[in-house]
Amino acid sequence: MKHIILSFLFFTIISIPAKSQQPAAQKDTFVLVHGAHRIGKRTDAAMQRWRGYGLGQFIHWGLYAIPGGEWNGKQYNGAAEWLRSWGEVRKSAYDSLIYQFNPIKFDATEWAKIAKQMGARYVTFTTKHHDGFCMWPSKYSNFTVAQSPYKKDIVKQVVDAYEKEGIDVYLYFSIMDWHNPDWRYDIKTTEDSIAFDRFKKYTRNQLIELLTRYPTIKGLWFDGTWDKSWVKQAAFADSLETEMRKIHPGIIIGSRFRADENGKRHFDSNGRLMGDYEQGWERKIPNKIEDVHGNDWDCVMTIPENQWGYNKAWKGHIKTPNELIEMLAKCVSLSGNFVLNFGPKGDGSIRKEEADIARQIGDWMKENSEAIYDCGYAGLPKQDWGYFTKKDSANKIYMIVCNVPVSDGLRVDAPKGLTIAKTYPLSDTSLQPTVEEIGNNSYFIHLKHKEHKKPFVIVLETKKEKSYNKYEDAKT
Ligand code: H76
Repeated sequence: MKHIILSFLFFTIISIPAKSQQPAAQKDTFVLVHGAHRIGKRTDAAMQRWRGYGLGQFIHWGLYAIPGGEWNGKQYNGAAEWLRSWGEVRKSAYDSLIYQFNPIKFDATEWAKIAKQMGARYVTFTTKHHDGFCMWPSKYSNFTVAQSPYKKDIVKQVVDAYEKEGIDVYLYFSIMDWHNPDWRYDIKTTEDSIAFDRFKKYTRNQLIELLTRYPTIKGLWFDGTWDKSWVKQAAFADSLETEMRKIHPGIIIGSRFRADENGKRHFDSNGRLMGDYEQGWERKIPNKIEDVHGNDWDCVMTIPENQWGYNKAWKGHIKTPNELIEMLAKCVSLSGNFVLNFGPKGDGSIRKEEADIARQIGDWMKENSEAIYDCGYAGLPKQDWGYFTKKDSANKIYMIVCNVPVSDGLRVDAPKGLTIAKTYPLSDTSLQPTVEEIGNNSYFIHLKHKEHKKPFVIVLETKKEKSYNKYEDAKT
């Protein structure tokens, strides 16, 4: 009997699933020193602002933009910004690209204007990607813009120009650094450990340098944190994060920066989100509200399949403005932000294909951003025609329609107690929507005009009303 009880207990304990997320009310299984330090969402003004952005821009720019995915006339199969890791590329030859870095067409103001017109409310800019090249004149490295023919501080120009346009700036920083000889993928020997200690100091110095040089930035976007060497640094990374937050109160840091003492990333061993928002939605979007477990999140997306830095070839499926607008709508409908990546050329100009896409998204945003900015999950069941969004306090629900059904009639199932008072299109007045009630709190929105070239928004003005069942449920 004793044996049965013991084995029962044993199995109960070990079968507690290491859930990837959990509601705040659930009890913790593990006592952690370097796990999440907050339960639930941040509620301060800085985070509230982040939550309302809706649309952001990502920029990947560095030495890799010069070869643009091509080396000695051959096309690299991977992402252009990973070129240095390709077997065909001699590392020293790649690093010599620094002597070619002189982007004569770089104009941060022009970039910022493109982002502004697109409707982006924040930008994340690569200060240092995996290749280790610093876009600011770091004191702690001799592989920076300062040693290039260009000489000037790029990060400062980006920060100033974007802020002038009213766009919040976040700095991307790769922990993994292929150029620094002290970088390790894992720590196996004493020598590794000594080298990596130097690497940790270098990393801390650079981060404090960035926060000191650019005190107006709103956050840091970390990358290259997945290797064992860094995953083992729970205590160091935790204290560094605390230090950064002290230097810069209100700073926003996602879940990619550090692991807990058991090596768990993004979510600690108790399933709690580490950092201010979930930073795992890269080139993928959650499908339903349950997938985000009540956490803040954003999605970073490339226009081609997986190219962040400039790639001359621009091959494979290139997402269209309509696809991207639909992704934006989907993210916002699930209370996330959508961040679209741009990879400027080696000369500093933004390629025409990207500029055109930005302009078309911007044209759409100009008419429809009311359904994006400061909007989130509306609480209505998803329908196949598109996405509902809603602002917190308003009595309006937005329908972002991306797929018009052949049967006509855009279905809306409102929650009990909520009825539609009025409906109108946000921009295209030719739609002239009419409402047909088809059941208890269920409607079809019919449209006059049916030829659509891009997504459109129908506004539902709602009112609270006592519901009573006019329609009888089936008895089964
Ligand atoms: C893998 C990887 C990196 N993470 C993306 C955000 C890009 O920076 C890509 O190079």
